[in-house]
Amino acid sequence: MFQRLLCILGCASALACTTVSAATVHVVVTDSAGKPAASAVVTLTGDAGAASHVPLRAIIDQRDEMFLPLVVAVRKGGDVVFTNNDATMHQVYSFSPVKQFEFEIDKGEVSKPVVFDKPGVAAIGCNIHDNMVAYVFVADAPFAAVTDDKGTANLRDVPEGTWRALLWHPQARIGEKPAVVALKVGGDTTLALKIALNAAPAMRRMHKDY
Ligand SMILES: [Cu+2]
Repeated sequence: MFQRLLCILGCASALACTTVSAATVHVVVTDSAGKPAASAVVTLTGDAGAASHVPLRAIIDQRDEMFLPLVVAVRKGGDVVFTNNDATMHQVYSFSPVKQFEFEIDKGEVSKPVVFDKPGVAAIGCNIHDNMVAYVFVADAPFAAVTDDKGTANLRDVPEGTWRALLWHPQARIGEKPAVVALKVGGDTTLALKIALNAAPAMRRMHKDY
């Protein structure tokens, strides 16, 4: 069992553009070595109720005995569709409290949408291929995005005001509460976040207690 370390150091800098009432928050996440941190989820939560901008649906493909992408974000009540572009069958499952399910998907098939109606993170595995892992981040927050290979993500149409940014990553310590960074949005804004990641690969067996 690997111990996981989580250390989030955040800093936000706002570039003023005072004539707009909604803005884009450009998120840049790096690890403790300064390298881009892909597959991180950044959410923004505010005091006032804002409509969700998180996607209603995400697609997780299966290719070369991997789930792709590693992390998707959907809004609470949204769903995930699984596709199988492998030459073999997979048995997709989740034991996570957020959503529990299990089904077979043959090569070339597309699953029915799997609805996620509780916020949190579901770890997805395959009963046939133990190394296959993916994570569905189910967001209650109105804004959520997953960082790309450059560690970047854009949160668009964010109303001006004060927000709380949270960062999650599959290689962060299990059960640890994420750091919260206050973010003032007064125009297009860059949010730079740092996260210390465990060097170990994100194996699904470590995540059964999600
Ligand atoms: Cu499989």
